[in-house]
Amino acid sequence: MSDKTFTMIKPDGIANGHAGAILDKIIKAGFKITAMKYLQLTPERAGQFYSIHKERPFYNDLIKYMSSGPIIAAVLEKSNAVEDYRTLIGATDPTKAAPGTIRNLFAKSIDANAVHGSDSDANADIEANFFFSGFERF
Ligand code: IDP
Ligand code: MG
Repeated sequence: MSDKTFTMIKPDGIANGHAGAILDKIIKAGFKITAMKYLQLTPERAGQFYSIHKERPFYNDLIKYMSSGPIIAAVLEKSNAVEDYRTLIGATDPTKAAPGTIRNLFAKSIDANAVHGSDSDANADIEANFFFSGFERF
């Protein structure tokens, strides 16, 4: 069990004005932000990030969407971080996300679903290293 996870506030979360509220929920849930940046992914970088989904039918739309506007990327620290953060964000499809979860409160659809959260300790490491150098982590 690791103490780290990786998140993005996706383009819809930023565009709809929810960045502050989402960060507030993250901090109030006990996560410490150990790295954070505001950036826009190129389609190439978004494609690399989501390469595990290459064979899925929604891959091209996902790449287009994730590179359509700025995002906030962050590394979060807490005991049981990966699992606790998946609980805080709720199901991929916001219509199935539990009441009070970030996706339930702030997401509009299964593709524009407000936030990303790592699905395993191994992927949390890979994803954090994809965005941040050692000099950008605290
Ligand atoms: P997750 O973000 O809850 O881990 P994944 O299955 O890893 O969900 O999918 C990655 C992202 O791809 C989702 O967050 C969502 O933006 C998008 N996605 C997943 N399933 C679908 C779908 O059926 N249609 C369109 N987009 C999807
Ligand atoms: Mg996933």
